[in-house]
Amino acid sequence: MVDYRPMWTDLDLDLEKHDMLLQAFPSMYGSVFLGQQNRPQAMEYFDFVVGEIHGLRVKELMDHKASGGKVVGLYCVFVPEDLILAADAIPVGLCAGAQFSVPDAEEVLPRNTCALIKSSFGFKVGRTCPYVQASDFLIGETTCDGKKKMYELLAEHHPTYVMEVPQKKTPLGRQLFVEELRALKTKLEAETGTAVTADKLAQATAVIEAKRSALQRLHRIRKARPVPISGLDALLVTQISFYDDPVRFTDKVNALCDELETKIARGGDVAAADSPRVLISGSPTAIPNWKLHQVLEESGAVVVGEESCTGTRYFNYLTPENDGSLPAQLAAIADRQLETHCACFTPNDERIQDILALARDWAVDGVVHYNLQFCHTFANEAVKVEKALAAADIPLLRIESDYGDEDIGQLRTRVDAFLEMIRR
Ligand code: BJ8
Repeated sequence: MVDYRPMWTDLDLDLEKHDMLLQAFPSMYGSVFLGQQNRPQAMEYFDFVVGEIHGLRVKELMDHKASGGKVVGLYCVFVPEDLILAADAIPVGLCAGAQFSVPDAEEVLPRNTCALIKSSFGFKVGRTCPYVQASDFLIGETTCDGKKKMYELLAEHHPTYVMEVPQKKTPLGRQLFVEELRALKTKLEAETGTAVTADKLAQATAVIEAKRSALQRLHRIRKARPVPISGLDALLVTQISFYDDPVRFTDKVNALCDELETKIARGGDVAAADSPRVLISGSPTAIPNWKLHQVLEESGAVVVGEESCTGTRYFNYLTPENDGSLPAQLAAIADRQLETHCACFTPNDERIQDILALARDWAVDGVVHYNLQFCHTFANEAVKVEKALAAADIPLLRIESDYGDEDIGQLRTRVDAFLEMIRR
């Protein structure tokens, strides 16, 4: 067993607090994931990655830094990973889904802030996340107001660069975003000392697209009835995509898909053919936020998709064809990123269309709209989602929650009633 404590000490983690976090994690993970029936064998790799969540992968980042490379932390899928890779830096997603760090954040931030913002901020101020500590700098973005203001405070603790994301997908908004990508490229080149050339960017985009394509393949597999993988496991794979090595991760996801396709051919499943099929739509569920999936699947449903930034909004889009020059690639990356229909945009009707298409193509019996408490963008947009689903005669359950366990009983009751209604 490798002793990572010297590395954590070098990273200036609060070791006492960090020990508490790591002690709680294995039993929490075990109770959510390891008791599932008929798990694919290829999930062993993802179990291993989670088991080493603050160990081996962090060591890889530190080795990269020791050889002169940089590590860059991100909080939104709007920040293009390929641009960072092209500067020979490693991107890591830092959006956090743990209640553990929320109390540290609440010493600074208002309590009525969304849990994702508090958890992410708390990991920095509490010095309990080795990925934040390993990041040479952080990239924030102007999406929702809570995040924007949090980044100003985060910058007091860690070097932080904020890129602007437009609020409207108009030609002017696109132009602004292309300019922002250029500015980000300049920033990355200055930080890493590496020029982002057309060739390097094309190679990096190919790496990221292979990863997205593998996740799309896994997503398509979940159309099968009965479904060969639980929603919990599929979500876990997407969550891991934000911090694992992209090439190794892609191989492992494709191996998982091979196994699942064989399983489908043999008629294997994890859920009964008549289990209610549910699509979750709304706020992202960052690792280790598994609460809603767990409640739904323990109640007998199977989650077959996530219209979320820990789901289709992250991996569904590939870069449009372009002439390969640097300006053309940056414009194409802007177009790809702007396909992400986050509720921070106005209008954002494409998201409604995405939800309807997913509900139809994945043959779902109902949609659960998941809203992190105090996330006003998704909460307000849920009104339109509700109308559209009612018009299409698709049952909807609206859930608002945070990372705590206090509401789990109430959640179960509401989910049970919803599933009962669907079954009838
Ligand atoms: S592109 S969804 S990853 S911003 S849940 S912090 S919106 S108050 S996470 Fe997001 Fe990028 Fe959009 Fe996706 Fe604010 Fe809402 Fe919290 Fe949110």
